[in-house]
Amino acid sequence: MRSLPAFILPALICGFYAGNAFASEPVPVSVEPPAEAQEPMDLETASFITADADADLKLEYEEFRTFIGLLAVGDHKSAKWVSALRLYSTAFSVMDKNKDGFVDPDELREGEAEHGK
Ligand SMILES: [Ca+2]
Ligand SMILES: [Ca+2]
Repeated sequence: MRSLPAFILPALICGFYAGNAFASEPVPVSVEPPAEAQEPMDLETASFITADADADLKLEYEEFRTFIGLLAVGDHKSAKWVSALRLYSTAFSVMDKNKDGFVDPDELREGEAEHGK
């Protein structure tokens, strides 16, 4: 399983500068980790598919929270920070580059490309 670039890092930075990083207690994550896949699938892909409840290949805000929760359960460091510090909305707005209210796979990849250097 490849390790993921810290594509959520800018969200963390924004959150800290916005002063809301320590606003509240962590939200309990009730989601389960991705099931063992029959074929190799990285954590991000598996989490995306699991989180995309209506299977439109886009994550709306609630689905995005699930997605982050799944990544956090899968020991994704940035996602664990976002989850622990409740930076979901900040992370969502950072990742939703075209501001259409959804985070799609292309935007996730762009985030990795920009911040994974
Ligand atoms: Ca969806
Ligand atoms: Ca978008």
